[in-house]
Amino acid sequence: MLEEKYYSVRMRASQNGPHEQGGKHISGGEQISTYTDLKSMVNVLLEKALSHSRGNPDFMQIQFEKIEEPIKVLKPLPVRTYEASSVEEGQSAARKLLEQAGVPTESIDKAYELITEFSELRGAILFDIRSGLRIDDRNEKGIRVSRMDWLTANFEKWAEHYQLTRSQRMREALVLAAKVCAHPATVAELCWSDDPEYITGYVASKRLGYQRITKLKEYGDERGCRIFFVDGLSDLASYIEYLEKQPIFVQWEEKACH
Ligand code: WAQ
Ligand code: MG
Ligand code: MG
Repeated sequence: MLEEKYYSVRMRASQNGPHEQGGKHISGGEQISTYTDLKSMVNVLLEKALSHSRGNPDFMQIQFEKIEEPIKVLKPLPVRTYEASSVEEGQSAARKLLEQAGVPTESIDKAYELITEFSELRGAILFDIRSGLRIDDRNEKGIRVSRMDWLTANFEKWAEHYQLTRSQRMREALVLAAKVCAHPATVAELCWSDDPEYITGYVASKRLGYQRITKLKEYGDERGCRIFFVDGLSDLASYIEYLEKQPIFVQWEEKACH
């Protein structure tokens, strides 16, 4: 399977001009495709942005490029869902999970200040738990993790086995979390959507897995969050290079799990 040639396909869409000219982020997406599937992959990304709850885009860019590097295979993180009855309860569960993952309380507090300041990013914030500072220099852009995917047939087998909904959104989030958490410098990830109708988010880490929390914001709220808590980052550039460039496939092996 991995002998085949693969292509990284990326999309970004915004409203009131391109992102770099201050446009509002509407939608983004990144997938890995075979040559044969390129047409349908591009179409999936096109559809995603054209019918988005954040609004209609007036700028969109879709590009593909051949992947030259070998594609690394990662197992999906184990999934657990915490049913929160309010945003307060959900957010307090998220903080507890971050602490369990090894993020100091002061870092969590500081990170939440950043979330308020940067809730309109199209990428993620890198937060160093040693210095208690945001360490990427991407400002309102953030770091966009790319070159990752989970083949549909394998994802669907996995979802059926664990009796989880086969949602494209969850697949994308699981793929991103698996890639981010696989890096030794990542301590934890905190995420919720910037889509107004989607209020479930998660905390992920190598040890805790993918911990979904059903209520992390109110319906209608367009402020999202994606923070990677990192520790022991001697080489920021190579960490960012990993997030943006290392090709990853998530793949579930039924036998290995039981
Ligand atoms: N790389 C870095 N940051 C990203 C990426 C990426 N590839 N994709 C999204 N983000 C950031 C960006 O700032 C978005 O505003 C924010 O995350 C939210 O993105 O039920 O749907 O795609 O288990 O809106 C999680 C729960 C859903 C799924 C998360 O996020 C479930 C979601 P969205
Ligand atoms: Mg997304
Ligand atoms: Mg979104």
